[in-house]
Amino acid sequence: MRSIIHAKESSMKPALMIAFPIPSPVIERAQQEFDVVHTDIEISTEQIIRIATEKQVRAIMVSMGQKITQSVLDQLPPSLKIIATSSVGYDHFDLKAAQNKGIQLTNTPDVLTDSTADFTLLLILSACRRAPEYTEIMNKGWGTRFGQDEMLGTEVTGKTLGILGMGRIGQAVAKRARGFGIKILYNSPRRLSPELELDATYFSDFKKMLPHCEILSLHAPARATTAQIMNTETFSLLPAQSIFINTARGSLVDEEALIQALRSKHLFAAGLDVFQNEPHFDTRFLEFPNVVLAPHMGSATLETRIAMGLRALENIRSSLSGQRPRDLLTS
Ligand code: 8YV
Repeated sequence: MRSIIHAKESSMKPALMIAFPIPSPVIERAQQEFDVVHTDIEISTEQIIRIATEKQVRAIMVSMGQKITQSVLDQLPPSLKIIATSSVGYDHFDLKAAQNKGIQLTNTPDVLTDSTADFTLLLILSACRRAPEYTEIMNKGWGTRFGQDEMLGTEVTGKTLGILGMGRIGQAVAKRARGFGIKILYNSPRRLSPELELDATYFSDFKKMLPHCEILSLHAPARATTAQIMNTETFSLLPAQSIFINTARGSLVDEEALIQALRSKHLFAAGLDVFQNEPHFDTRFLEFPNVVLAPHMGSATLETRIAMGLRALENIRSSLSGQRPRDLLTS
């Protein structure tokens, strides 16, 4: 039987657990300097605690599905110095609890900006141009030529795109969208400097931006302030026949309100990579042929996943050699 846990006999190197599957170049790099235990599946936090204790690990690499709560932190061994997530989002971390216990937490910004922005454009283009419906027609054998007035999408070129959260990923989406002659509006806690803002229009009030958004794309982190920021009221502020895109976090959206906005045809289409409940998403979304669905794959290219893993390793290396990790979230 194939074991899910891979570990070599312990050595003098510091013990590191990689608690989810990651491309092999990351494991190989890690093995050069750490005594690595890694798993073929994303293991539960109970398993993380058990293996971390058995191996007396100094560092753990996790992914965004592994929630590091106060209770998990309390059960981890005192040998542990750092938990590095291979993700930019860190809403699965209890920062305060880790801080109190003196455990360092890090994330992996920058390296997934381009792949996530590319994926956002994929969803925008697919939603506007009805890609899922065309795929379904071809899968069923096509057979009858469409009239020039049938199965029409909506033009991407020249649209107005509203971006919630103009951090690295929001800016990378804006950069790509400009290539389509798209006009950019944005709402963020802070206005960008003129060099970064370029021709984008800043709205300090999210709700005031919404009526101007022919496409709305979410790029804000999951925080108390962004929880269900898209709800019945905010969906209704979007213009009729607008397009809604989410590659950020499911918690930003009241999914009942989104389903209602789709059922009433207030939205022309949607592109969703993230859901309130992952991986067990609300299958009512499958009812809508105009919704492009993806299983949280915004950063899923080989190059990016390797870069994320190596960035997490870099943080672990710094921490264990007594330096300040580049992406330290705790102080
Ligand atoms: C996921 C992400 O980590 O970085 C993030 O915050 O959401 C993604 O990169 C990745 O898809 C693995 O689940």
